[in-house]
Amino acid sequence: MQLFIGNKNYSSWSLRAWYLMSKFKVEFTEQQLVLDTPEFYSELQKHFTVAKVPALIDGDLQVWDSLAICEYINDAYLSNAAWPKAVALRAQARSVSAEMHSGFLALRNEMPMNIRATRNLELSDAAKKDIARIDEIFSVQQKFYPNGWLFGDFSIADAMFAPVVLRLKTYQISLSPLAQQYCDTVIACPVLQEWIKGSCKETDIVQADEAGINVI
Ligand SMILES: N[C@@H](CCC(=O)N[C@@H](CS)C(=O)NCC(=O)O)C(=O)O
Repeated sequence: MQLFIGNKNYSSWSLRAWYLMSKFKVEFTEQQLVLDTPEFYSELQKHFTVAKVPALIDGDLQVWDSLAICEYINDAYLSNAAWPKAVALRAQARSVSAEMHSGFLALRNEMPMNIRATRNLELSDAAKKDIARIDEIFSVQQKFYPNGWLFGDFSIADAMFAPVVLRLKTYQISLSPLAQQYCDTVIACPVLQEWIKGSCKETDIVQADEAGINVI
């Protein structure tokens, strides 16, 4: 199985699929492509109709889109272990994952994932509203699962929110204590640390994803 990903420093969507597969120890070969280069598009176009990462090849099957890959891995390799077992919890985990996948546009536009950096940034009211909602999701779930993952055990929901946790760190966003507690759990995860280490070794700059002013 081959997982195509972009730059570890910048590719938030790639991180979700990579994190889920790595955390559950699903075997795959990592195929890394540098965003915004001719090779990125030419290589992906050899295999996929949509030239975006993450994208997965499993035998004859192509799966693209981060959430679709997570769902496929859950169905094909994990016997549903990547969602909570209880139906009601599963519905909630799917709700926040879908909310992340389709929303938070202001936050995503204004706060690109840039793991290596520490930046100051002026945010719009829309981005502040997105952060308040994320804080609410994290802190409500921490009340149920102190120092734990969003729904107790690690799930697709945690993979979906991992890039946001890293964005909050880069732009030094103040959170409520419970939301910060969740972020600390995510950042301390050894599997996520592996991705972070990879991102720190990269040297390519994607100008479109550079926002804010460096903190000295
Ligand atoms: N909805 C997709 C979005 C994927 C996406 O936009 N990926 C970015 C990299 S983080 C990409 O491939 N950009 C290249 C381009 O749009 O040309 C997903 O969840 O996987």
